[in-house]
Amino acid sequence: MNPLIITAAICGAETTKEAAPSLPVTSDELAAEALACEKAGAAIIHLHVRDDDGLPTQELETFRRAVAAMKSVGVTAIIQPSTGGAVGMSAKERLQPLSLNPEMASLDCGSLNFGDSYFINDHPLMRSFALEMSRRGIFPELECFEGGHIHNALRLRDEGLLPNHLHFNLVLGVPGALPASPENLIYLTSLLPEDASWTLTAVGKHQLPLSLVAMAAGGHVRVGLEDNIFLSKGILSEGNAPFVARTVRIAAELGRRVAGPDEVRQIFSLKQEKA
Ligand code: KMH
Ligand code: ZN
Repeated sequence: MNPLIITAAICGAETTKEAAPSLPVTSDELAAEALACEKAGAAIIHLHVRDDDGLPTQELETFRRAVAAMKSVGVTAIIQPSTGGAVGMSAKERLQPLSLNPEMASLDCGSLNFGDSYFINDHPLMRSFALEMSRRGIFPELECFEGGHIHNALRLRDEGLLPNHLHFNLVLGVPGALPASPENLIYLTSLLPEDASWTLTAVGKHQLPLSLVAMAAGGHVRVGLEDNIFLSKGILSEGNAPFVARTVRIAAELGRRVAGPDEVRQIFSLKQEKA
């Protein structure tokens, strides 16, 4: 089977320190956590950052500090800043981390209800984000929370705004959007182009069981405190690395070798980072 790519979503925009005391929020905490996840087997770090009050921000300097801290402790994993940010942020705010010319970034492919709020990604916004990533040679991870989002991504491809290889992140179980179930995962994968690759992100208690389905089906997986804070019912995880370590153990049982960051750079044909 193809090697497994594990993404660690170590912070997110919605998880709070109150709910998950081990949540990394400062740049030093994010760096230590990214390194622990890489050592456990993660090839990609999906990155959100927080301000001094622990609130989500897309501020460029905060991203710059977090990325520098990660590099200074020896992180070699692919750092994938979010351009989703948090609900209610403007497109201009959300785009800021692209100025760091990361190897990858998330590209949200449609609007959805998001908890009690809504997350807006209309086509002009998606087009401008894709164009900026294309201009900078940043490989987009196509975040799809609904079936229509995959069609939106293919429209961006038809407009010439995406790279040859398409990599999707199928996100299931956000309250307000497509629920996390094997049927919905199979439905979403049925909409993908044959040569595309995909990662499964399942929210909350669905993270573990649906990750098994994804791994068995040849997909990749994302784990971490952005999406789920409990290792098992009522047991809070001590950070992100235990989720990664468990995924590696399951992958071994399934006969899936885990891909390292450089192998993923080759699979996705990532450009060399610019300073
Ligand atoms: N926090 C969500 C509203 C992404 O990182 O691109 C958006 C999100 C997706 O987390
Ligand atoms: Zn995110």
